[in-house]
Amino acid sequence: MIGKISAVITATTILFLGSNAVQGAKLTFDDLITGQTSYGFDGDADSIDDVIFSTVDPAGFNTIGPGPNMTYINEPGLEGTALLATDLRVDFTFGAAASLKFGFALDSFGDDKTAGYPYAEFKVYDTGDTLIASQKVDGYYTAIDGGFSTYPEGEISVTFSGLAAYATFDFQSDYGRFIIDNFEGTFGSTEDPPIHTTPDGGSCLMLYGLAFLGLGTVRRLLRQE
Ligand SMILES: [Ca+2]
Ligand SMILES: [Ca+2]
Ligand SMILES: [Ca+2]
Repeated sequence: MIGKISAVITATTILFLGSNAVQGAKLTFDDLITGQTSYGFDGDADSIDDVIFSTVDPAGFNTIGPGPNMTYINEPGLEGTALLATDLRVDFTFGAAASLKFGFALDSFGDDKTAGYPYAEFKVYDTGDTLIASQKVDGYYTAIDGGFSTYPEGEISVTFSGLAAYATFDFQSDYGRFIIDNFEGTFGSTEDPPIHTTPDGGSCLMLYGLAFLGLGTVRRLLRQE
């Protein structure tokens, strides 16, 4: 009997989770405007930005820099100063789940690690300001058609459990500039229903419907015993 009830509950759970279509998003910064100090991404077009990049540099962001001969950057990207301890911050209005990935390039004449740079460091925090992921990656000239990339570059890729609330970026380079592109993650707006909130009215009705369905099946199974 317990086995039958357990099977029903499992089937109900699978049905409900199956409605949670999790999708990722990739930010390509095509619509970033030069001079802005923040850039918002609204994946579900509900007029609430789900991912917000910001800098304390009053000069704001640029959109180009390294040119076309790069592996991880497809201009336009998000370009800014590397002279701060925290050069860039990203906030996830509804959280970010599972993983984050992006390409970076650094305005340096070399990738000689005896100088200790160029590099990118990325730190991910939850709502309690607890560090849940971090990665530091050195920039190198990458192989491209006909030679090497114009500037040192690399890719940051982190995984984590729980929900990320925000992340910080620190870059170091000879000439004090960085650019990032192709920022990938699973953000609140891209799931249906959102992963960060309780189900909306429609989802609740569906959940309750499934629960009643499950109870009815259990009752039928009990009667059959
Ligand atoms: Ca781009
Ligand atoms: Ca939104
Ligand atoms: Ca820096």
